[in-house]
Parts: sequence; structure tokens; C-alpha cells
Amino acid sequence: MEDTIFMKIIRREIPADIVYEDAETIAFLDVKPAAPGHTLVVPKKPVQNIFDVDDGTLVAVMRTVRKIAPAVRNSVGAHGVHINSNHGAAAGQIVFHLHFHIIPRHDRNEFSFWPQHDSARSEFVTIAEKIRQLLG
Ligand code: DGP
Repeated sequence: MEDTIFMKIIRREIPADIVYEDAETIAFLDVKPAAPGHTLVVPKKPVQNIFDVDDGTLVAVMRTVRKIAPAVRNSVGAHGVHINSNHGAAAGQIVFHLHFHIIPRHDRNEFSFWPQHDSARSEFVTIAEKIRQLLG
């Protein structure tokens, strides 16, 4: 995997506002926050996304997400958080080093959810069957 900007942060080659670190993970403020307090949780191991991460690394990252989410929320007096993660360019991933966004939210009216659509019953049936088949 190519070196990413997050590896440079992990190695302290570029500055970041680091808020938490343990043996397997690091968390720092997002340089382009969607809201004040927007924090990224990143494994120190260089994996790209959900498609190549191993279970242990993902568990470590989610443990850190759970651990720091209340502090992130409370640091800005928010009432909730979005925990979001983009996997693949098509999904908006820009930095190809696995990360979870923790974005404080004060009020559900301050942002737009992604659009939701109705779908034909036959489409649900076909897609669910396809996923089950692919999972073996
Ligand atoms: P994503 O689209 O999920 O890959 O989001 C990548 C995020 O990483 C984006 O919200 C901005 C943030 N980011 C990119 N470069 C840097 C950096 O050099 N420092 C910090 N702190 N955040 C960065």
C-alpha cells in the first residue's frame, strides 16, 4: 500500500491535533471539519479500507471510536455524533488509509441526510439473494 498522509501523521512527520493514541490506533482532528470537533480514528497499521482490513485491526479502531466518541461530543457541547466511513473512491474515500469520522451533531436540522428512495419488492428479493450467494 502506498504511503498516505495519515502515515506521515502517525510518524509525526507532519503536524496534527492528536487527541488520543494507543498501540494500535491514533485519533486526530480532521483538517477540513464538517463540524467543530470532527475527529478521525485511524489504525496505525496501513490498511486501505473495509475491503482489506483484518478483524483485529477493525476491532481496535472501533474500540477507540467507542472510547473517544463521548469526549468528542462533549468537547463541543453536542448532543450526538455521526460515525461515518467511506470505502472506495466511488464512496467518497480520498485518503486510502482506513479511518472513521466522528462528527459532532447538535441538531438534526443542521445537515441533510443522504436521499432515501422507495424500491420494488422484486429488487429487494434479488439483491438480498445475490448477497447471500456471494457470502456462500
Ligand atoms: P475521506 O473522504 O473519508 O477519505 O476523508 C478524508 C479526510 O481526511 C477529510 O475529511 C480531510 C482529512 N484530511 C486529509 N488530509 C489531512 C491532513 O493532512 N490532516 C488532517 N488532520 N486531516 C486530513
